[in-house]
Amino acid sequence: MGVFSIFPSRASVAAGEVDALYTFLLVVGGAMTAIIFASVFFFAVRYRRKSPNDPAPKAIHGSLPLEIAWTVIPFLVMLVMFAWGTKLYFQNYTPPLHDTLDIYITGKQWMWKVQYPTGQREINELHVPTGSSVKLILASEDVIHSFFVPALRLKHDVVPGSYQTFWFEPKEPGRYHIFCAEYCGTGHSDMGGWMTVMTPADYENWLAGGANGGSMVELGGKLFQQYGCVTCHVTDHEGRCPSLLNVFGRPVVLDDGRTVMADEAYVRESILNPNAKVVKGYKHDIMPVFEGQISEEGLLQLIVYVKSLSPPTASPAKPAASAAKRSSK
Ligand code: HEC
Ligand SMILES: [Cu+2]
Repeated sequence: MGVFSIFPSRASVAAGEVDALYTFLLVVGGAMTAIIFASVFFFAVRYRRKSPNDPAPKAIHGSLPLEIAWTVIPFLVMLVMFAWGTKLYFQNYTPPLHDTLDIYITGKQWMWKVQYPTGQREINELHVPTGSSVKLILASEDVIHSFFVPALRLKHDVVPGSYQTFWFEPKEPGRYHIFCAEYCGTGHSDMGGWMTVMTPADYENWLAGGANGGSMVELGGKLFQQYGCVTCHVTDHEGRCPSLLNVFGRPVVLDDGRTVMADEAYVRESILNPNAKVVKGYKHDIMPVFEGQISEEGLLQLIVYVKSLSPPTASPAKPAASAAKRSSK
């Protein structure tokens, strides 16, 4: 700190790409402004009325090639901005399908609560290793917040009732500010924290340090018993309820003919409001509505549990122990 810098430090691979686009916008915007102002002054001086008896200047009629040129060239430059911006947007807000390190963040007045799949929990602190694809799944317990880390050049509104995700690849170890960027009540300005980027080795040490309540899969598994999900989804053998094995991350056919992706938002909705999307071949109104009964953090644990029942086939690196246990029963 202390050294003046035009851009905040860059914590991720994509941050540099965002800055490159930003520089492009500044340079193009600056050049356009300079050209327009220089022309205004040049013409004002060059064609000024030099003496009171100068005749009125002769009107000049337009030139078609000139007009086409100054319409089409800026248009093409704007298209570059559009295409470049769209590419970066989709790149940053579309997490890879596999091998992500998923971290669950719940915003509430006025703090960020962070849960790791391995069971660690923190408030206003986020720890991530370099070289991995970190996917954040953001939820809100009350009002709209916005998760903002300037060093990532990423910001996402966190809207109650749904999940928002983005991802990044941490690059530079260090500590970076987290903010809430959406006015959310009197404590809004205190709602922030720190993201710590660590080397993979330091991160392993940090992980070994402190999960006391069990991993998210274990906690989710407990809730799965506690709320009776298990009685329908595992022990019911009459075929009234779908098996949750290998549901996550795959397309689901619904009874109205639509096909949806079983992502976090889908599982969340299936729990809170099961009748919104009913799986093809199953009945409405069998699964109870859990709206208002499970906390946001509990929901996330349930989702991680459901996720663990769908081990990624592509990467044998991370075995989902509980899924293996269940399918062998
Ligand atoms: C009384 C039985 C019953 C209970 C209890 C129950 N469910 Fe369900 N669940 C169903 C039925 C039936 C469906 C299929 C119809 C539908 O989609 O609503 C379903 C669908 C689902 C789906 C969508 C599955 C798919 O294949 O896309 C998920 C996820 C789910 N339940 C999770 C849970 C969780 C988590 C709990 C506990 C909090 C739970 N369920 C409790 C009966 C139950
Ligand atoms: Cu907030």
